[in-house]
Amino acid sequence: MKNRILISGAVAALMSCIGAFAQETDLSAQQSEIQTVNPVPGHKIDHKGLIINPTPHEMRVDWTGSLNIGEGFRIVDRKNAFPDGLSFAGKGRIRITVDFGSGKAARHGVKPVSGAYFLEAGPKEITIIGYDGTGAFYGIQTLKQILESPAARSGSLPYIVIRDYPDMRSRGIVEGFYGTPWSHQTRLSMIDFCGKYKLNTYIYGPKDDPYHSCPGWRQPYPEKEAENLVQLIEACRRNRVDFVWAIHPGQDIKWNEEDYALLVKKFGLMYDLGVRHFAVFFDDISGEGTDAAKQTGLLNRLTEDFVNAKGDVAPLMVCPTDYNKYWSDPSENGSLFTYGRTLFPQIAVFWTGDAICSDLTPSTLDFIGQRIRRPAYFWWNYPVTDYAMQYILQGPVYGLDTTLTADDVSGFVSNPMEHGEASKLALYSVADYTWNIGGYNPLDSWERALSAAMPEAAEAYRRFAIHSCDTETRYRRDESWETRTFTLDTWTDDAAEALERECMAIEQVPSILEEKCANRKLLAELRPWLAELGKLGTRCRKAIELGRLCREGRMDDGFWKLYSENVMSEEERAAYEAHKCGTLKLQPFYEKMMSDIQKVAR
Ligand code: LTM
Repeated sequence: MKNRILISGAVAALMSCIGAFAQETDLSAQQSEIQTVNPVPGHKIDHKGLIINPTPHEMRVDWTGSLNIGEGFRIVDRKNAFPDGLSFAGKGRIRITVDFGSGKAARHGVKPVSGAYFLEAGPKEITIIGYDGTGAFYGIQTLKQILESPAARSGSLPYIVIRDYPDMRSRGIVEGFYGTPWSHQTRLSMIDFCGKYKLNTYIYGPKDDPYHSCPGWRQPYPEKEAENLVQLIEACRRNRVDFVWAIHPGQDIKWNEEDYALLVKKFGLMYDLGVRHFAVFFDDISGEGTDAAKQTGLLNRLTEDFVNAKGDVAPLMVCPTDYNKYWSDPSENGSLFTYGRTLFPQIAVFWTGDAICSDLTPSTLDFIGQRIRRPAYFWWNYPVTDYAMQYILQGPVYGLDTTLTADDVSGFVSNPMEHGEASKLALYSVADYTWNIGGYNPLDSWERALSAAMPEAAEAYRRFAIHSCDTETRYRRDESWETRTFTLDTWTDDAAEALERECMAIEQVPSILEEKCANRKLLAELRPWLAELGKLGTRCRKAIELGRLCREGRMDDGFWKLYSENVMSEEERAAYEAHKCGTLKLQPFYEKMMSDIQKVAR
């Protein structure tokens, strides 16, 4: 509870200057008691050049067959539902038939869930049958990925039969971080990304959007912002993504008729822009807004007066103030039990796990499920870095239980970084996990994500990413797991040479990415960290050189000149502190080697 008071006090003090929150609040409160670094599970798989994300549930490939795709495609869109969805098709010889509907889907063995599909690439034609329109759309996304796969580069395809479906009904992104909200262009690109990788939920809730949070939640969006929201909703429609608009009124809401009317009015304005999915966030607040009974009362009343009255609005979603175990009162008198007793059952309740940033586990779902009397909707605070802006999280997505089913959790959204392009690495795997939970392989998914994000320089990007994973405190992530470090005491020539080679490769990474990375927005986001990683590679390499000379007893004036050149200046330290990488192994290696050498000299 102490941490909660810390953050709540800061919120109260800062609500008068919205926008400054992320910079000035003590977000060190956002931690769990356990700070372990679990190793990355999984292994790399040989996909034989056939790369599909998310991983299909059932895929049979006959490598002896061969469909000559050089003959080009023509589309038979039975329901005329995809006018722009198959731009690669023209008047070629290979027919691609796209259709959907429960009867036809059943005859093709498709699971009766929204988004499920059948795809067959046979000797002469390709067939896609969706359970519904979304399923057919997903079949098309799979086909596009097949055709972009290395296996298709030879001009022919093996025969393929896929039967596929999503495990989680609701999967996606919550733009729910503090700091600079994503730009309109980033959001549009993110929504296309969702469509491509079969994520179906985009929750709009940037803490520093004044019309989402206090006190501006009562105001309508200005014309330009409203126009942009309409475009986002349209982009979501094209990509089969639910656009969820969230409001964050808790810090200054008055539980009176006036504020209730203002809230309904704002919902009405958002409805007029095209919003059909709404969420109410009561996270990170203090004061009267935290009253759980009032919160559930509001949600129930909104359901009756707004959701039911409109008729075409989805059930509401809510983030309680006690949204993680570390903060919550577990007792019968606690707010979570109040939620369970009073909140209408159709309303989804967000939960971030045992702490603010934490793993998705059966035990945390049991804890919350028993209290709120429904499966929680998991809000995963990864790869968000608003509590630790000095990092850019590029590591594998893991810590998500692979035995769960849709009955255990009602949905899953990831809260990303304000660096939208760099977040896509993790989101690729979030799409993979939420679609095919049992088949999820963290390391393999990460390897594929790296190649998908930067095929032109995947190896260099990987080298950057593997050293840019951990947060040092809070939500610990494994990092540099292929790198073996050592000390003066444990020195072996083999280990020194291997690390030296790695350092030299690291030093090349910034220039390789500058030259080759086609996604210049991604490069711009990575650039400050790339620069720091390059410098880190250099100082580690020099530390090895110094260690070698030291071991050989060659500590003359030249040695000490080299040594002092390799001591970080205050400016260098400040630059590193602002954009940290290699914190788990490389920087500690450098620090220890330099200090051990000094001890030897004494
Ligand atoms: O996690 C929730 C529900 N709320 C906030 C987020 O807005 C924030 O991005 C994350 C990470 O700092 N922590 C929160 O408490």
